[in-house]
Amino acid sequence: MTYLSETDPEAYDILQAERTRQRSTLNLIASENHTTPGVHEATGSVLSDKYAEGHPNDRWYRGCEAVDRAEQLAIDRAKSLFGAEHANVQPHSGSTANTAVYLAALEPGDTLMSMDLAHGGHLSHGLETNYSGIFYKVASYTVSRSTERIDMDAVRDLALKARPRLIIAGASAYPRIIDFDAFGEIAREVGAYLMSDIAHIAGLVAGGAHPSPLPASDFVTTTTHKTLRGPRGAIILCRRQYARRIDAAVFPGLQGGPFMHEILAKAIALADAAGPQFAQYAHQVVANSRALAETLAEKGWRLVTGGTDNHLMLVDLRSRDEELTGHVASGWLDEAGIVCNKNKIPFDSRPPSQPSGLRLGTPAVTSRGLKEAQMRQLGEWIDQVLSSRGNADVIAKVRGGVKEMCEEFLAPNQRADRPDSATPARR
Ligand code: DSN
Repeated sequence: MTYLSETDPEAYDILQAERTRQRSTLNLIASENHTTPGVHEATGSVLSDKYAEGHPNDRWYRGCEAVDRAEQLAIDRAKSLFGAEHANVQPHSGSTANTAVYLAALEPGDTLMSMDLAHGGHLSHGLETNYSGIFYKVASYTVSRSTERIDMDAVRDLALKARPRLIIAGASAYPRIIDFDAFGEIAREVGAYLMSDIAHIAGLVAGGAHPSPLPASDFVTTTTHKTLRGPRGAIILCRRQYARRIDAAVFPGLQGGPFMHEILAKAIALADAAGPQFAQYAHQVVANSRALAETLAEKGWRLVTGGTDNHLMLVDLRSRDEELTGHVASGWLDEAGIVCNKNKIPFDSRPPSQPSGLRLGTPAVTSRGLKEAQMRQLGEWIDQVLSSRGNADVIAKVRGGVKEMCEEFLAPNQRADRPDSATPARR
């Protein structure tokens, strides 16, 4: 029995349904992860009840002694983990963090330059229906048609032509290493700021599995809940000279009271990410990604760029099945207990709702303890489901295998033998 099961069965049922779903499925959504008991303890804590507009030791409200310590701890740990001169840990989300940088660095009507959303960018990097595309002019770079990789010569040519005030390096669906140093050189050449959005790869950077954007960047934004394996939220890192502008852009520029429970959880995740085990995790995420990519490629599924250097890959479904869309394929896989998302691939001729690709990522399954052998099995299952065009018997068989693998490999929070767990933990 839990408090909720006693007092609000309807709400409890929702919680339980999601616990069961997470426990019994394998999550290949590249932007999600399974957090740790420490992160859960902080996010479900009394710090949620506290208002603390302002900054540590400079608040509007009394009673901020403990939350001041929480925020300072998160700031110190963020600076130390990434080697940053300044950190703001208050942004509620990645989009808010990005918007705060625009507010601090740009005037409305200025030009920002970023990766086209259809080529792997992010909506907060200048989509015409997003704040970023409404208030700023946007010059978009794409990947090269022949290599499907970012072509730094083309980026430089565009920067020289568009003369942006801010260049954004960073993506939400790009499977290769990003050359932040080359972006920094171009930004300096054209007199632009460089903002690196490492929301997807922050954990890889922290664990030494991807080069750091810090030396080259004026601003670095990241969410804390993807490869970094922390709570929902974001942080901004910047050079000391921009500290006041960034802090003022976050509060009062964009936000009111910071979410102190999330900030304590960010501090906990940042400490976890500084340890040797996390470096192992980050490298395993990449090793797992490669193993899955290789298995799919062996089965004839074409991967955008031919493979992956990081935590994700993009499968071009047309390579084996001209009619198959990411929408339909992700639905079949979902039925089989393999959760992922549809995605556009570069130069996709199909509309965003029916794109030609799937995005598969390994941060969450690696947190469950899956290694290369399980990734190869997962690749086999994905191939079986897609090759059978969603045959019900095949899906049922794969679903059984997925369930067994899920019970063998539980995420840290699922391992805890909590009275309200869906089923008792096996290991
Ligand atoms: N929604 C995230 C993703 O899936 O990549 C980015 O914000």
